[in-house]
Amino acid sequence: MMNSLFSKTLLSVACVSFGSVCVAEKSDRRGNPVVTGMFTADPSPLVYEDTLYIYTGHDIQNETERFFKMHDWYAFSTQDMVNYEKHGPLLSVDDFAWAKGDAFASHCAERDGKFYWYVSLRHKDVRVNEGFAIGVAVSDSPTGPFKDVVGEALITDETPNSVVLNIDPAVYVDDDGQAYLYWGSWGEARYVKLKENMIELDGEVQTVEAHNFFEAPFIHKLGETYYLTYASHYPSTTEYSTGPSATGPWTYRGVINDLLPKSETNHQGVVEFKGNWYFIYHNAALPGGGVYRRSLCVDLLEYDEEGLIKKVVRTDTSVPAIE
Ligand code: FUB
Repeated sequence: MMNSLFSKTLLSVACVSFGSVCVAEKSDRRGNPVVTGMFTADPSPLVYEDTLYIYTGHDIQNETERFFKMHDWYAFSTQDMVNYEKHGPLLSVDDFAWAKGDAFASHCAERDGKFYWYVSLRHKDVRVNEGFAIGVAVSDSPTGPFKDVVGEALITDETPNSVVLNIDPAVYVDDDGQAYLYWGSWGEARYVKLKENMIELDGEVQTVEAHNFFEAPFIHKLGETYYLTYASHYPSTTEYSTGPSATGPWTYRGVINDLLPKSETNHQGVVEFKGNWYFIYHNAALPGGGVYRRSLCVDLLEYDEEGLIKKVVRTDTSVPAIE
């Protein structure tokens, strides 16, 4: 594991080469994207103790090819929302013996001091539709080491009622202890209960009915209301629905993040950390950025008096430091 401090007040000009682009390892600017030394995509947040961890994929595609090139996943941690520490790569395709490539979106959840990192990637043997599958790696620490203790995928193209593109896992552990695994793309969302051990399915795969859903489901809760945010259409906006339970029924509430310049995807996570709510997403704003070369961003997420999410105001400055 490699650790390096991403202090955005530093003036370092060290460069790392990814394909044909050379981007600064550390930036002289504060703000979005919050990681500038590499391309980072599909962020998902996790708060543990006094730290916010943001787990990301890693875009390494060059500027001319037309598909995602992704082999591994990282985490970035912060206590103050300004200084981020890089961890990783913490997990890669090679850590899953049953997989052959395409390290797509992921989500790490904590339960009873263990960390369960759900990932989507291409299965090497099972292909009925697009061949994507969802697996889980487990660790005693939010920064690993993570291990595929199951040794096989939880969801594949052969899972009854799975979708054509089994990507974008997100896990929510409800107040009663029941954990749910959500996923989906190309307009089809699914969920299935997880057993208490977090590594086995508990029952049948259920269909999620959410208006304008395209991909990237993510659940959070405020008060008694459950919020299901997701990418809509393609190229994607971020839209959301609310419901009285983790399984809906879902009432459509509208757009919270508009289309992104240069990024066709819009993949979000929502988290409360030290009294503030944050919208975690990617854009393509780094020099050399693009559809397959995305970057982690953080902005504030706010609610109105009725608990509805206000449209996200994307900034170049990111969010204020937490003292
Ligand atoms: O990064 C690859 C795929 O692009 C993700 O799985 C989707 O959510 C979209 O962001």
